[in-house]
Amino acid sequence: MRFPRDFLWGAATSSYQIEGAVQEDGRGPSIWDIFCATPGKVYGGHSGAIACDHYHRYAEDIALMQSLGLQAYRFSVAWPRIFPQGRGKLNPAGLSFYERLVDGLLAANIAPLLTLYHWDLPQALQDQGGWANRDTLMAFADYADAVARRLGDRVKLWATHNEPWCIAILSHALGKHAPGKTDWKLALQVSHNLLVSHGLALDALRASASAIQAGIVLNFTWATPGGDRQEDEEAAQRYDGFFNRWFLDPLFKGSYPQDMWDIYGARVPRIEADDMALIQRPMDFLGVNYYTRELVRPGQDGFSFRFERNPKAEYTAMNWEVYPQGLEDMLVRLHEDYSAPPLYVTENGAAFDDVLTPGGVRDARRRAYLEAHFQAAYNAMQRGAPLRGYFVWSLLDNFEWAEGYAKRFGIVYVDYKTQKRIPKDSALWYRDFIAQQRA
Ligand code: IFM
Repeated sequence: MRFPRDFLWGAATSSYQIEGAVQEDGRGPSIWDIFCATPGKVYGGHSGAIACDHYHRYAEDIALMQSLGLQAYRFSVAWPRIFPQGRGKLNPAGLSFYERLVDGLLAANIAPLLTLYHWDLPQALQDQGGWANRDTLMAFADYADAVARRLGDRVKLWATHNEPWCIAILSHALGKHAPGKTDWKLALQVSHNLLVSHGLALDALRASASAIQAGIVLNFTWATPGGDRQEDEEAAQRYDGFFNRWFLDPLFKGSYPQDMWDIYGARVPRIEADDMALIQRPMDFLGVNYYTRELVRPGQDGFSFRFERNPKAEYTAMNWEVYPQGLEDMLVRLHEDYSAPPLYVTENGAAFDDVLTPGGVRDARRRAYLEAHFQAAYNAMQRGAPLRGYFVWSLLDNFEWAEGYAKRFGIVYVDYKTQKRIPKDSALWYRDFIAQQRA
């Protein structure tokens, strides 16, 4: 496995999952502060109030990245730090934090990839309807503009949204994430509004910072029929439409997939003039988050799904099948079926039940997971996929949303009592792997 010399090896995090300091320097509340405070929503009543205390320890964390030889770092900006009320009065202290972070990264020779929205919507905007309200789309473009004006001369890689599927479906139809809604019509309108806001933000970014590369980050799940009946085949197709094509087709083909449009029926979103042109704005790259596949069977109602377990496969602590072939096939498919722009794997990694021992964290399974997925990415490149970089999820153990701190995705262990960072064996292996690739 010899990747190209200019291939970027990095790690990823997001603001609410690591920063803590939720009431500091003028940050306004986000929907996740409120969701975490709602009984029964998050495992153990956990919250991101302290998390990895990265807001105060960012310099130490940059030094940690440098010690691992990372060439790139993907992080997100907390919108409520920049505009505590979502729009209107800008909070300079919020921007200054990200400026210090970016300058520190650049001084350490680590390329930043900045994500504008990784789920921490200002609560003030949610109070006015959140992503279902078209005014939020304009507020997002203004926020993009403000961040780009300050950091556009230094940050080259910009992503608008992280995982619209999670923002729309997981959070507005399945109710698992903030704001915890369970309304399919609302969720599909949100999915559409997010894509429109992505187009508006791309325009704003490009107007304020001409030399940047901008794109979006989508999450993909490979769908395989869970049996050999015709209806299993159809269910897998439908799952692929529900998870992958619903976002890919509008972005790259300019229309929603017809099969899903028919299935969603009265729940389909309202589309306004110019929306599809905005959604289809050319992108400089596409970010690919990949973790697993599903073995899909139809549910009782022709709309929902059932999932089979693969008795031969390994599963992570999230109960996700380890299936590297899905990454290879997805990257190739993006290239062949969607003529995708340059690709980055913007997230890939695994949670396991790590144990801290006096000798460190022996996470051989995470190392094997990563190695197998690097190989899959390499194979995809041999098959033509224009892959330019890879960000392991995650740099640090962190707040895993509804799972709280119960799931550890980091290549670096975080002892939450002391905030000590302890590189796991997988981090040391990754360090050596990067060094070999650069040799
Ligand atoms: O922790 C999340 C991240 O915020 C988005 N992608 C998936 C990760 C693991 O669940």
